[in-house]
Amino acid sequence: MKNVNDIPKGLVKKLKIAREIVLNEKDTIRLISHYDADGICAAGILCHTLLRQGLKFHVTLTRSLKDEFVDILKKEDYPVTIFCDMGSGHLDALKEFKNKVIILDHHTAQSNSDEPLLINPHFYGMDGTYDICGSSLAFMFACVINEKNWDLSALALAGIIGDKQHLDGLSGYNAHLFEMAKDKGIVDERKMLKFSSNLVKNALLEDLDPFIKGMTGREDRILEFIRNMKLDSDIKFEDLDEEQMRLLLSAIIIRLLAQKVRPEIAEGVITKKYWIWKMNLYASDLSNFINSCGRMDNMGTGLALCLGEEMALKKAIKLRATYKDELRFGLLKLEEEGAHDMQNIQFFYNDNSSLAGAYAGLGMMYLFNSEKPTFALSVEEEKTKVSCRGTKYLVSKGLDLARACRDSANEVGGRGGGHPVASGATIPKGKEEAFLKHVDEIVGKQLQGADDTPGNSV
Ligand SMILES: [Mn+2]
Repeated sequence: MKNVNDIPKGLVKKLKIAREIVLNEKDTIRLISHYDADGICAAGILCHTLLRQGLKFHVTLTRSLKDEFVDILKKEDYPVTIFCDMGSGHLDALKEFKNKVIILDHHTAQSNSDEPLLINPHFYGMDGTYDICGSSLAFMFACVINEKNWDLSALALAGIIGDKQHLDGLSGYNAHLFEMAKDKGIVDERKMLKFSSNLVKNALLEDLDPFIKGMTGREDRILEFIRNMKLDSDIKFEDLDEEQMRLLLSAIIIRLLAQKVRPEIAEGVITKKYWIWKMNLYASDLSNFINSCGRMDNMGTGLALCLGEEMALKKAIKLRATYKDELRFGLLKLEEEGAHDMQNIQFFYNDNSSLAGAYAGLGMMYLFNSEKPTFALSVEEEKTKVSCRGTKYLVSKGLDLARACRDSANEVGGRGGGHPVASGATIPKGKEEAFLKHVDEIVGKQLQGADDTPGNSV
């Protein structure tokens, strides 16, 4: 996509219909969005947009569209409800709403719809897994409402990073969004180390991506490693000369390759970061702060951060530290225990379903077999939640976790869906084994290229 005129006509037409609905509304507009970084950034973009138009809104961030929650929303008395970063998998339920419903979503959908007004780039030849996310779609809508909303592209970038759409470089609409934002002086691109701490010791101790087996989270091993590199224990990355930096990075990459991390991920220690001039921070840090707020049950703080509240940043910094501590504790445990192996997938159980996606993603990249999609199961009081992650490499080989989750969950009386590379499901308690068996079979067929079920291309 070279410029905004390349946005598919059908998509623009739908966005314009939504624009008319929103701009003609005098009453409070209902806004529902997802609680992850992408969903919160998308909500932030829409809140700014509505505020600038002088429109009233009531926003709720939620983990999922459970039946009970949809029932409550259905009974509410708002003229317009906008679902953001979610809703594609709930068309039947949302059809029953009496008010006007707009869905801005990039997750895979089985069918398109005008009522409710489903705005999903998948149906217009755009890849919702890598080229456009919930926040970049919300941003596209913000610009259709008013071209002056370009500054909100910074929030969209944080959302893109939250959904990990930037890992192999920005593509599609996301790339266009960044180029325009750079031209307008909103953001800048810098080649950087992936670590968020400048102190080498702290980076290795606290940063979990990359996770270096036998070292991350262990102070004694880190100090030994730094000593062996003939460096001062309190050295900062910025103090290293070129040769020292080269040696340190090679040592880290070699360790990652030795633990069988995929080469492109190991080399990702050096990465591109996007500096947001107005906020004075990197989009990746903003994304991490917002993600931590959501995962630590403080999504309101994440949204306040998007809306520019100063106190929110202070609170988010604390939440991020707590989140990282919790995640590190869980990853060290997973490093020790490993995952259960099946023929085509691997899985593990964990207690905190809010962190399960992060465990599955980091576990697959750094701890387990990087050739097998990884499933995290959290058994709760009535239901079991499933989060799973693959890699872009496996998706290029035919993996589609959205379909595998949806079909396997359906088989056991649950519900699932998402993206080919990252997906989830909720299944009845006690059906874990049956679910995993279905998934293992489906993933096996997908990776052998034998999966020719109709609808595979959606
Ligand atoms: Mn998303």
